[in-house]
Amino acid sequence: MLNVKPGWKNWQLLTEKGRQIWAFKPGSNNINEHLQNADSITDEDIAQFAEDFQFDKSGNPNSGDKVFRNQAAEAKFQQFTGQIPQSKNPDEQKVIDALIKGMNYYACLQCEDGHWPGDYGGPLFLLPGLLIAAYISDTPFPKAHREMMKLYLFNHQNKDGGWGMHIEGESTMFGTVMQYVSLRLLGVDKDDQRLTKARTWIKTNGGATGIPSWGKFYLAVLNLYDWQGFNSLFPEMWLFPKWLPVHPWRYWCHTRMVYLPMAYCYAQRIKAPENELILSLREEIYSEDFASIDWPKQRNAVCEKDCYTTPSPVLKWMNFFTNNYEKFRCAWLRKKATDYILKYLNAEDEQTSYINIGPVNQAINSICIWHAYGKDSTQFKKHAARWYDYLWVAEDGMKMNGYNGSQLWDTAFASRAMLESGLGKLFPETVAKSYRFIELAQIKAEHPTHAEFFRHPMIGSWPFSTPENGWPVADCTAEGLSAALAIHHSGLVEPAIDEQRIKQAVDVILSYQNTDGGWATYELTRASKWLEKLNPSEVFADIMIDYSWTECTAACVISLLEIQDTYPDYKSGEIRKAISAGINFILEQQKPDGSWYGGWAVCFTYATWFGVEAISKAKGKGYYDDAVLMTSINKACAFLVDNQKADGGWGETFESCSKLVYTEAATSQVINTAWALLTLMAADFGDKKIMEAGIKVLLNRQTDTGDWPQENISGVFNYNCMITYANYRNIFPIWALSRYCNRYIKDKKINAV
Ligand code: LAN
Repeated sequence: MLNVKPGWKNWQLLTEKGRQIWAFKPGSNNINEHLQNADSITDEDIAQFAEDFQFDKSGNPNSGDKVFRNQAAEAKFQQFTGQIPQSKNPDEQKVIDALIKGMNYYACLQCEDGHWPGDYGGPLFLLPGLLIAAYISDTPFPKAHREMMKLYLFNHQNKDGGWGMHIEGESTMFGTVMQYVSLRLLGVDKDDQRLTKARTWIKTNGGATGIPSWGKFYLAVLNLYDWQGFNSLFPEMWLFPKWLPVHPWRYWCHTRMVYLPMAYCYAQRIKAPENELILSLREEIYSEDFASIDWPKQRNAVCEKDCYTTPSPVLKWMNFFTNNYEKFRCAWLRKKATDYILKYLNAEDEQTSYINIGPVNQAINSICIWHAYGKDSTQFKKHAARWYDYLWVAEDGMKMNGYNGSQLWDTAFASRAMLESGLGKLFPETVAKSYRFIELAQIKAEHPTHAEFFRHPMIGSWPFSTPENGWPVADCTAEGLSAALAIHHSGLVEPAIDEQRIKQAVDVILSYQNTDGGWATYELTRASKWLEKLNPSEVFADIMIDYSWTECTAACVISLLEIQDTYPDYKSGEIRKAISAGINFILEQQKPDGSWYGGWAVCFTYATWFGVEAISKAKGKGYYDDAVLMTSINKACAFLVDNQKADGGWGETFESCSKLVYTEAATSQVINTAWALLTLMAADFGDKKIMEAGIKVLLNRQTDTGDWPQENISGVFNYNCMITYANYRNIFPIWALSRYCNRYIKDKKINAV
């Protein structure tokens, strides 16, 4: 029933303490030896890959993570053999059966270390960065990997010959040129028909001079674009006094950590040596003769298909000054700035065990470290070893994940989803294993250099992925804490996270609250919104500072409410104030139609779930005027009821995120349906028929084994780039069914499990 193609079997996922590495024909489970056979791939293997990793993007560009899932299921799937609680009502029985089936299947995907791995691809501008780092440093990936990457890139080519910024997106110059160059670096011949088609797309859309600035950067590093055509990154800004409102320590950490190594490359004008390939590429990607291009004129040239944000007049002015400064720059100051940047890069590398905060700075830091210390340096080798932490194999080939995984996040959600009803206790080992991972992932120490490099204090926090990545996130801390509490309450484990560690987590959450009452992502909001006027990326919005978000705020408020229940004496006054201010922030974010905009998943159904969950939990406890809370909840429910589809489900497309208006998908989506159901149930919505219709969609879509289909992409960042959350298709239907059992099936036997 669960097909595992022979070519898929060559790839095994090795995991250790959350670390995920795909190995080609591994000889053992030793994660450090995963490359042993990767270069000894045969022609037959390659032919088998070509056959088994064929993927038709026109049906659904989202792969279903079948390489991992089907192999895990083949090895571990067993029908549930425990006793299934019985209800007298046949409709209720169907829900109970589906929930148990859903948890039973999902349990077999859990790793030994307790986390749930999964595809975290989606963006198409990540793998090119890594390939450029590999190329310039002359550290090629093994053949097995290269073949799989080629397949992935070709599998995601759009019909018009181009590529989007993400797998569901329409072709853009950024997507197309980056994938084109990547395929050429991987050795594909320029006369390959698919590349000829891509070239036509590039040229008819004005050529690579119109690539957005991040693309200009990568091309410049490859010596395919002149650095003169790139707005100055003014490395000296790192020497500004810290009190200045524009000092980069105030930027959103992702923006800071990407522009940091970019500034190093810019200061050094790093460029690959000219060779046959580079000279040929110069002819392939431009509409005009490379030598005749007026580079300074290209600095702000962006293909209209790529434009998402337009540069502000303030940015243009700033560019005018910083570009002119380049002509007279002081060598001594430049060196001082570059030395500082390098020191900072080394600190980030050490603080994250060379994983780095994300996929973009992993690639660019690698380039800087190679440039500074050489290919044989220990630092560079440590970097290159971590490239593999970001690679993922699915039936569409080998991709680069958007992070080193979503380990803690998925595990925390999964535990809470299962434990919301007593039926979760039928899987005690699964819960105990998740707990071990959650325990392991809580951050226990501070880095010696954390204050020097602007890191938020983090003892007691949780990261999004693994403890080695170690960047604390406000709402991941909240989810980690909520999950730990839920597991403690279940009585299924001996608590290893003691009271002191719980309180440390609470302290971190409190320390993360912004003055607007909300919570941001990794740090406090460190500058005002006007800094956005300096956003130089034409493809992302709101990247300059860490903003308060509905979802992050709701997650933190919910965990604090739970703490109030469990540890009523701990900082009670402070926590009550924090909750009230948080609720106030959430109420302020609600749209007139009753919905909330979601910044980190698709989209209104996601944030509406968070908003309502927090508000309904806070209701009746004196944190806020209950009448106001009720009005907000009712408006949210009305919004959902209005948008329920004829089949009883809900469905949004990624355009909800980029266009900021609710955009209905052609068919209902299990994940959106689950979020809508969780919301309505949290709100105690009066008309049970609405909920029953949604539950039916979840039951009908469930597969024989207990999985759900992979439908549209469900994650997003910075409004405009989409990202895959492979685990959501299990977690949220399970959670909705759990909640339904818990709230509406009143049979004592079921609740007592
Ligand atoms: C993530 C993933 C998780 C996500 C949530 C925890 C879900 C959210 O509630 C808070 C923000 C956070 C932590 C988040 C921020 C942005 C990330 C790190 C990502 C979407 C994963 C990838 C993305 C990162 C910025 C991608 C690299 C691209 C750049 C523009 C630098």
